[in-house]
Amino acid sequence: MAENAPLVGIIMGSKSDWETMQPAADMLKEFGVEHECRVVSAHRTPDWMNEYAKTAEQRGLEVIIAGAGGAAHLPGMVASQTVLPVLGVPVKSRALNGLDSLLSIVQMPGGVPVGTLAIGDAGSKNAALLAIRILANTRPELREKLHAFQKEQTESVLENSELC
Ligand code: RP5
Repeated sequence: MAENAPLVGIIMGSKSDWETMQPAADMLKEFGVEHECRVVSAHRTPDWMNEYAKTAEQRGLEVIIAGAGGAAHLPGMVASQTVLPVLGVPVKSRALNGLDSLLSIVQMPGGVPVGTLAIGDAGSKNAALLAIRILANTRPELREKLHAFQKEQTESVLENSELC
């Protein structure tokens, strides 16, 4: 596998999901984790979705982050065709504020796991952090960076804790 081959695949059902999924890409970049970002639609490009899911492992990906909104079938359908961990991010939909996306992603039948995150930006950011935690199990340098990230986050909250 090439040294800079992506370890994490960020996929989303539509280009309109990019605003929500960008925080995941930004977080992976901050940690120096190689990744790729692709539009892969369960409904509009089903053959491409199948190909992406079935070849992900042999291409060296270790985690897939899949964001989708509305009838959000992408994370589950991808999880059904790979044994890589799939993290699902419910995109905030226009009609139902993402509750439809959340329920579509979280209610998987037993045997086909999708780790479901919060709706929107927080879910996207946390999907990346969870992917990094998974990768850090075998990469001590990422573990170190996670410790530093957590320490900085705590310090920044404490430094700004006096509100009045
Ligand atoms: C889903 O449909 C996508 O994940 C997106 O959130 C939603 C709407 O897609 P567009 O109509 O904006 O392309 O498949």
